[in-house]
Amino acid sequence: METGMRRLVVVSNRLPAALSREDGQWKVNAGSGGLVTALAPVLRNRGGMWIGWSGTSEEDADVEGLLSDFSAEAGYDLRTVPLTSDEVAGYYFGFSNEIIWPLFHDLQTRCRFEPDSWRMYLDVNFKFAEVVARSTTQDDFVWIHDYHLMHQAFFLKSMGVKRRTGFFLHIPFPPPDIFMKLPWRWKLIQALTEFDLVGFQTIQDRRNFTNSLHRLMPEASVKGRGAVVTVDMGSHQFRLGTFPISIDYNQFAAIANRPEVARAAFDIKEALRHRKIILGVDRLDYTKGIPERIRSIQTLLRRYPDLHGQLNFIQIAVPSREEVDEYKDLRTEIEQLVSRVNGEFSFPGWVPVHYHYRSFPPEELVAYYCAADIALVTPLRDGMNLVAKEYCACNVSGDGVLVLSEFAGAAAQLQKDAYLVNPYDLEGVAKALHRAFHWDKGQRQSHMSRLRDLIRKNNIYWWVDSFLQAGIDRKLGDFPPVDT
Ligand code: GDG
Repeated sequence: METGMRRLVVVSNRLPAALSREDGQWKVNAGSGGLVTALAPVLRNRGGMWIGWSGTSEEDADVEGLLSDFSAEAGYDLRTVPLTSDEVAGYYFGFSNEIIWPLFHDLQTRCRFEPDSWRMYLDVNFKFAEVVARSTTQDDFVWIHDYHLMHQAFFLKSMGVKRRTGFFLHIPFPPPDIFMKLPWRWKLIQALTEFDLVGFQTIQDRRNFTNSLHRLMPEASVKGRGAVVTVDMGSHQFRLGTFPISIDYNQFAAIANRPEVARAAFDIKEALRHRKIILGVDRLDYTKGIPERIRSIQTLLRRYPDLHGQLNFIQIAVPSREEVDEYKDLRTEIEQLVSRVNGEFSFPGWVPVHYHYRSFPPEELVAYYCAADIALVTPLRDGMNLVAKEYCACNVSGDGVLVLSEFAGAAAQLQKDAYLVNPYDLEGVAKALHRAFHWDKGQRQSHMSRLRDLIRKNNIYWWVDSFLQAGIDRKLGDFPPVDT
């Protein structure tokens, strides 16, 4: 290995390949998100590694065997962290999803501060750190992802294992008044200070973090300005950065340009008699503001009867955390709202709200993006929101409108050309939609073309580059293929 070149080791809760059983047979399904798309070539070229949980606790699965075939094909190593169902219950469903997820999205009343979940989170983080320690060397750069694994650097150091570590938080970091509610606030923030680099989606998240840090660890002093700053803790230093995540713009745009996808988009429009299409796409999660969005469509139709029969609202809701009661209740609430609105306004030949509770293949999702005149992206709080960026990348007609929640991380980047709304303000969202309907084509095109330019430049590769640059002074292009 060249001097200064480090192998990249990615650590996340789930591996980029998930094991599942279909008709009694174990199968490996490759992950396809933006993170996998961006990092897989780097890992392949550098001979890197991905560490995570395989997605199953069942003992009869030949996890290592199944993953070794996947790994040979993918061109990088996979290491699995085996987790029992009790560990998954405490660390993943308990601590990660019932404490950190709602708290960091400012929804503190949904938190269940269960001490056993905290203990299990620590145990599982220790287990992950043991695998990281065993599988890596001092020359590696270990890039840890998300709120499930905030104690990695802390445990590596406590084992006396020296590694260069970077951590990226995909979700928001809450303001101090909310963070301070966490019973384990000091231990958690202290653990974050043990990474060499901590990355956030927005400046606001980073500011929230430093404000909490100052309250809890007054010895911390922040030095420097710009996208990456240094924090001096007295005993050691670490860096903080802002790195807004993005998408593989060219890949989305290329799919949108395929003739069969354009045809599918046309078919959707034709089936809806070329009425204006407003589109929502989300994992079914209470942070995404789906009930509020349906209510704002109801408000729109109540306030502007001239729009009856003129539009369709399509909501795609991808099943998520289906075993959790809260998510089951949310699904029921959404389904009741959809039928209430349809019951109030439908007439022969027109049903205003189309609701799909399932995941679509990527090409079909892109066809919906292409068909939509307006994307209505209104989370109550979101780290970034990739749907907002994907919609713009796929809007090859160039005259769509992005209506975006001011509480999505994406708003910080896209505020000049998206139509920003407060998702709690049903009348405000209805008014924004009504106005967006009356924007002329030139106005729509100039906003959309600036949005597309910005996302094309600040794409997922730019994001990986900026993180690696801050973490190890290297860029993606600095990772030549192994066999050249
Ligand atoms: C977390 C943070 C942050 C949706 N429906 C279908 C489908 N999707 C894909 C979209 C998009 C992804 O799911 C959702 O990404 P988001 O960014 O909106 O949200 P989270 O899942 O909550 O992600 C978030 C993100 O991490 C990255 O840092 O932006 O703030 O919460 O890519 O395309 N994909 C397919 N069919 C569907 O029906 N194939």
